[in-house]
Amino acid sequence: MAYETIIVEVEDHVATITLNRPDALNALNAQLLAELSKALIEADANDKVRCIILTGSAKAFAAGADIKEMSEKSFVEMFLGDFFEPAIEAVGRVRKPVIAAVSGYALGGGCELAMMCDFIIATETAKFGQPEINLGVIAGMGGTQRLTRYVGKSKAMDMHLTGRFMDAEEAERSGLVSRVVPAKKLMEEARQAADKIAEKSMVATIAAKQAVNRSYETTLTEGLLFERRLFHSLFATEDQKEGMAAFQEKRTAQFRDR
Ligand code: CO8
Repeated sequence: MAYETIIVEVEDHVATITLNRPDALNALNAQLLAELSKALIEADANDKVRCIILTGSAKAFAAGADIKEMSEKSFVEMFLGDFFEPAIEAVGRVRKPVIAAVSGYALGGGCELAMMCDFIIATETAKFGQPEINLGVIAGMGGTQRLTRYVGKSKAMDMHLTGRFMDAEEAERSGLVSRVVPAKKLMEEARQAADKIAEKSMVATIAAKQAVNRSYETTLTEGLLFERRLFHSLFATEDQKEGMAAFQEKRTAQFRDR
């Protein structure tokens, strides 16, 4: 399908989805969110794809939900339209790893979209923020919940109540992003991470993703049990035999997702 607000490229085992509304700093409008949902679901279903990179432009990952599109809407239109829901659901439904490669602004819904991904690689120029308070609203795509889990209550409150931006250095220090790289190295670094992920057993990869995500949803005891059961179940795979044999034979494992 031809998209108008995103660019999708599949190269080897990696699908890269680039948000592409440069005139609006990649603001998330209904069309972009619908296209993004579709592209994510397609990439997840594509057997060739083993990792997905979500990125924007050098100036903006995404400057938030589209304020111009939203500004005149009523409560009922927002409530019934719920045009953010499919994208939120789509990111949550993707079983393969999704890396957010963030340069420039990741604000409001843009910050929330990045946080929905599995991890964030940012450039030194990245700026994260939840400035919705300046518009007389609050975050609506998970910002109050996810940012708090990433960086703790004090910093999350500070961000949501003052609307201030966090630079890349603070974001890395606070645990919001996993790595900070020079601007021109962003896609190279994201691609290297995606290639590393693509080499692994897909069964173990999805199990790891599910187990980490479970830590947000359950008690420690239940989470530990979930992890242990997944760990045990991986001994039913050929990939576990191959991975452990390769280690002992001092060679690179050849995983076959079995
Ligand atoms: N929506 C629509 N258009 C935008 C947005 C946006 N979020 N951000 C920037 N643009 C547009 C500008 O209007 C401008 O367009 P034009 O040239 O036609 O005037 C163009 O992008 C370039 O922007 P600026 O000229 O403002 O560029 P600057 O470099 O001067 O400033 C900033 C960059 C600081 C990023 C600035 O644009 C800004 O503050 N943007 C808004 C950031 C913001 O408030 N984001 C939060 C939006 S609300 C939200 O995300 C809620 C999500 C939850 C929804 C859940 C529903 C269930």
